[in-house]
Amino acid sequence: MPRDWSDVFLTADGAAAAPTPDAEPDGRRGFFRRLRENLSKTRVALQAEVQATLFETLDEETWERLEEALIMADVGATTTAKVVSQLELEAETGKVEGGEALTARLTELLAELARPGEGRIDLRHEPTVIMVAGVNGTGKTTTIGKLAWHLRQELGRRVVLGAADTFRAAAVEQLEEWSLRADVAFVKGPPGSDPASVAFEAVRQGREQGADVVIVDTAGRLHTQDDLMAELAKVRRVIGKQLEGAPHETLLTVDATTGQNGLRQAQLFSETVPVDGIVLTKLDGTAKGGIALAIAGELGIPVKLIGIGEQLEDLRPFDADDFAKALLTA
Ligand SMILES: Nc1nc2c(ncn2[C@@H]2O[C@H](COP(=O)(O)OP(=O)(O)OP(=O)(O)O)[C@@H](O)[C@H]2O)c(=O)[nH]1
Ligand SMILES: [Mg+2]
Repeated sequence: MPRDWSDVFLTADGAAAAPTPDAEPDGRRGFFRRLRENLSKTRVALQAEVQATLFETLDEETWERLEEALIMADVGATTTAKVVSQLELEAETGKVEGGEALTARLTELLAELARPGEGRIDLRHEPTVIMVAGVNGTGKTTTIGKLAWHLRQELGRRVVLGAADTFRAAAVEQLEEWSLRADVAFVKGPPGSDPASVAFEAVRQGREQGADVVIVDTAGRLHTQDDLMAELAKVRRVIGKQLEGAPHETLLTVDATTGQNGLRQAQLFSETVPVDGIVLTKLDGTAKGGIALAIAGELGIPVKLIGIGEQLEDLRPFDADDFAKALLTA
């Protein structure tokens, strides 16, 4: 499971994945501190309950309260039930005692569930095409800007952004601004262009320029809007006509503040377009951070990246162990 940027991207020349020395000024320890801070709302909500269970004898009520606390943090009913029954079993058979051992084991169990796959993004294609989809306002464009910046900054990759959200002129401008901030190339179509044709053109130009990664932005849509979902499938198909096998990675942005609704979105989107990974955004502003564990545990789609703020550097690889620890440790 990825821990650093150097682990999240799979590259042909492994060495190239090593971050540049000044890319992570605060290092891993600093990041963990920030993750904990950013998850503080979720943690505070969870901890009051978890702590209460720690200093009491473990009985029926303990498990019920723990279950409630996890469900409140949006860990999801199925995931919660799995974790708590496992913990209960281990407690009964004397494998785990209360107190800190219990928190430690709970952290481990949550992390295991949150790790459905490798969680990497394969950058070995020439170029690698990443398509970003999701419900309106979930953070697609912002994530693309941050991702482009990290790819350039950490890996020295040449990146092209394709403005296939042609629905609003402002959306094209917003992506263009991110391309300037991240210092990467940008492709747009004439006003009112067909999204698929812009995506096609972005990939074409990416190939022509010898880019390493092309990232395609798409308009926000609800999973219930059949025509727009069909359009998304078309964008995907047309990208594949320009470059066989592309897009190589379809990332779905899910706004963590929407809790269980996000889980449903992810499920329904993945029925129309194959979703390779989730970017869980806005984790900095929610007490529902447990949704990361629910999505991974219940849908089997790996959460690959998390958004923890609005700035360029506020995108991180998702690390199940760190995440579970940051959620539970005081
Ligand atoms: N706090 C916080 N805000 C975020 C994060 N990611 C995105 N945002 C904010 O969420 C808002 C919507 O982000 P966009 O990137 O425009 O979302 P989008 O999915 O492209 O939206 P549409 O193109 O309209 O569908 C902006 O105000 C972003 O700054 C995050 O990780 N944390
Ligand atoms: Mg957008």
